Amino acid sequence: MKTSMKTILITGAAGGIGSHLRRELAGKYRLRLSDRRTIKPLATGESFVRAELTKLGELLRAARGVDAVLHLGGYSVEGRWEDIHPANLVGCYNAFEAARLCGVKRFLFASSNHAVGFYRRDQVIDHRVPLRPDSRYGVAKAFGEALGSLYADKYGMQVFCMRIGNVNPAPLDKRRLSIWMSPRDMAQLVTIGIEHPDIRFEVVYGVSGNTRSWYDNANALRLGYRPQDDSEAFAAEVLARERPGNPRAETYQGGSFVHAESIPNPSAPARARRRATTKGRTGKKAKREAKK
Ligand code: 15L
Repeated sequence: MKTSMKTILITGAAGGIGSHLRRELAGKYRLRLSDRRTIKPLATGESFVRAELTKLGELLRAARGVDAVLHLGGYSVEGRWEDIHPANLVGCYNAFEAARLCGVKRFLFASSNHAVGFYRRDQVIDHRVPLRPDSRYGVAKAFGEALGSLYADKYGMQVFCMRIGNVNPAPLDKRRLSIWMSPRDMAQLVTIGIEHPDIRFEVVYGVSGNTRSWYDNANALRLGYRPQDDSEAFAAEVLARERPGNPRAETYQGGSFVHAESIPNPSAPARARRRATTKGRTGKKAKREAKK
């Protein structure tokens, strides 16, 4: 018997947001999970297709027959161009291409607060502000949004870009009080991205209804988003353990991404480039920190 439950391809499903969404969306959609890492065990309603984002053929296999693509995959913090470029530019392009070639109209793109991280913390920004990426990672997210606009205009795809803050059961620090998103609010926004009948190209902020928000999330509200959570409930506890940080990071919404530096001089000898990268605290260590 054919059921009307939609099948959603989630790329990068082994990551943090993917894991939250698997729990939150269970029973609502059939989830086709894809990642370069094996995901197991699988729950009822889940299947797994291994795919490298740099290999279009593998993504085509993953995207065949689905109702929507939720593209979470990629390098998830600031990093070296050699890492960002294949995962977040080539990979993002391949994800859009796979959807287009498989005739999947609905595409949800996990953009990031870092696409606009160079706005100051004393500003409130909406979905129409010019992009101000704070890192190569942020530039890659801006690229993904631009691709989304192209695929909407040129191929009639329905593209929903979520500038996600930080998805976690609780906010981690002072900055995250302004950009926090609870897993259930994330699931609500994703559901709108999948179900709303009127999506052409939309940009929304992936944040809860935080009292300290830096965003005017009017576009998400217009589309029906009603966040259930507010980081303020955690504020006293978070602020009590907060220590002063880098002044530049504290000026801008993107926090440490605005000074995370791993741009080694490309013409310098390889050893110097490696040193600069370590100094810039990118790679595994920084990744662990940013995800804390
Ligand atoms: C992001 O976009 C990253 O993917 C995540 O790892 C966090 O660093 C988050 O932003 C953040 O700004 O907290």
